[in-house]
Amino acid sequence: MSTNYTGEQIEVLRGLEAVRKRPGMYIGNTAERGLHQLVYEAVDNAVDEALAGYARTIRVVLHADASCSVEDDGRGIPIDLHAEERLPAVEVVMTILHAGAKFGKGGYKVSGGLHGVGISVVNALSEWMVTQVKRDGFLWRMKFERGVTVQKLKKIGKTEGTGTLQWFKPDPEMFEVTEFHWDILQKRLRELAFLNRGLSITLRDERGEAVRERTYTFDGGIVSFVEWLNEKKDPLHPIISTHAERDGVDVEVAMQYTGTYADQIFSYANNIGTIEGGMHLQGFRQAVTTAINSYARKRGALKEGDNSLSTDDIVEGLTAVVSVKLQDPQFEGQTKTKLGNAKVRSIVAGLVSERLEFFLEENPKYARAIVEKCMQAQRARDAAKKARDLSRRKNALEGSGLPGKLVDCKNGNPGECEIFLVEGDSAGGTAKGGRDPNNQAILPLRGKILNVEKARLDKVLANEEIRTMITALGTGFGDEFNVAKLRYNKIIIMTDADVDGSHIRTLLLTFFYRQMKPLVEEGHVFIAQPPLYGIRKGKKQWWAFTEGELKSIVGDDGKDFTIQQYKGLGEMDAEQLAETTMEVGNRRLKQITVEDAVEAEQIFTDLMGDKVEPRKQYIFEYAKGVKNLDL
Ligand code: 0RA
Repeated sequence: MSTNYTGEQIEVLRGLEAVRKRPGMYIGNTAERGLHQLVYEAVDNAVDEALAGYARTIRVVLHADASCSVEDDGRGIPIDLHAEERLPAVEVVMTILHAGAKFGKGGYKVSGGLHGVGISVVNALSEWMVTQVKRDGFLWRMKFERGVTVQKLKKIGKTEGTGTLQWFKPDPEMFEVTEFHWDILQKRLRELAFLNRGLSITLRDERGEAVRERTYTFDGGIVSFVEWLNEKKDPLHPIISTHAERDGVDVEVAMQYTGTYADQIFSYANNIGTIEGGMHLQGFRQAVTTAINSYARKRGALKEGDNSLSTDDIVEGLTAVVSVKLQDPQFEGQTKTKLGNAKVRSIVAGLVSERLEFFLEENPKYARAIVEKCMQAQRARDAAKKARDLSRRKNALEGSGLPGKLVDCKNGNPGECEIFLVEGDSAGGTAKGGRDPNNQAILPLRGKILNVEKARLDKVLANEEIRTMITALGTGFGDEFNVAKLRYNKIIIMTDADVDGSHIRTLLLTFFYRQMKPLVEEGHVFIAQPPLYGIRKGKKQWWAFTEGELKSIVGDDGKDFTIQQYKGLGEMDAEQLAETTMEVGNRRLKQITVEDAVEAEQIFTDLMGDKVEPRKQYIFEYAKGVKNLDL
């Protein structure tokens, strides 16, 4: 390069030097996140060209030499001379910080706090970068190294079509890691394809032995997004959607209730995930709450004097995508992912009310299902609150507050203590006899009261036994749950190996998962594994926990063995129960994972639901012993 820099060139070098000096200022960090940000920056430019109505396909390729290319079929970055800078426009875009903003006025540019730093930042942080433009029948090319032009713009041949190719290799001097991850990129590219209906985005990985390639294109846009999110759930109605532009704000909403309890609401502004929410999300929540309440009142589901459904009740089981696009998004909050434009709230609220009110009026059957779902959520929340108030009052009356049924242990250090939740008073008595009184506590739960089939979770909370258990654990539950107050490090569910025992276990796991989630997440919940068989031969005694173990002990003929099958805990004496199921060293515990709890919740839903078939199926499966847990 010539050393006779012009004033403009010095400016350029200063600008890119700043990027290389403090990359974090421009792309967040120089770890995995920042590395992928480079791809997003290039892709966002191409998406802008698609939003402007020109590009239809975007192709992202991960090359074997650790470089990445992003190609679109838009108009191609202009190549004509930029009057002010006396450089081709494409060179200005590639080498001058924030120059991109001078172009492409109008439209909804992706320009959040996260992206939109300008492709020149990608250039500055790349060991090399090649830009190719197809325009007016010719292919143009230029090359840069660490942001500095090393090959001026040059016509390299004739071509058909139009478009832009951005090909760059992240500079290992700038990044702690330089390997792109398929999973990270495909997640974002799929999301962009959902958010921009009809846009085709391909991700191709040429780095490994086998080339991997996926193309995402969704004619349904965010309706397809909701469909995909709810793929494995039970939807209560067809997806409700709306799309309109008002006062310069393009609004798209798609929503669908399912039989689940959590809500899944994703909001976006200019294709950026607004994790912290903002005005569009507020408008959506407000409109859905108002529309469903007013429908429920009008139809008499909510009577005079009944409390209105809260937003928390309304969003239970709701999957929704709210996507807005606007000229001048204001991103606020800790991570700049909260949309601040106040006018967006009323625009979104207006459109959603209109659409939802119409849907409810037109579809009384679905409307009833939705209202009923929200009212169930309300009942559960009310019951939970009552139960909480009640147990608080009781605690105040009873001093220490520990329930009388609890057989507590002596050790005051929760880290060393365990509590056995035992099905039935008689098994409770046996367990009391077999425990180590130093660190093992026993709480008998009466099985019959906890008939899962009839008990919704709200009823479960009204149940004395469950409240006793909550008091014994010491943590509180629901919104007030505090794992730091847990009185026992291990909570061990010990039930019979029959249908009732399985019901109680399912109910307890579901309860823990819904109301005391960290207990499950932090691995405090266990299931005791009593043996299925006791085997004797002369003075020798064995225990078998599976059919397989039984076989390996008694062999094929089993002569001279006395085999006793244990159906309930009560069939063992205290010593046997201790030896097989309670004593550290001999016992086998199954630690409950979140996956186990999710499965229990699914079973719980089947069991208490209106459908008879899943319930029958479950009991049938159980009877076959299919539900035998891993050891
Ligand atoms: C400004 C003006 C024009 C095209 C673009 C920007 C453009 C930028 C990028 C970045 C990646 N792909 C892109 N495609 C297009 C075109 C102006 C005109 O042709 O009149």
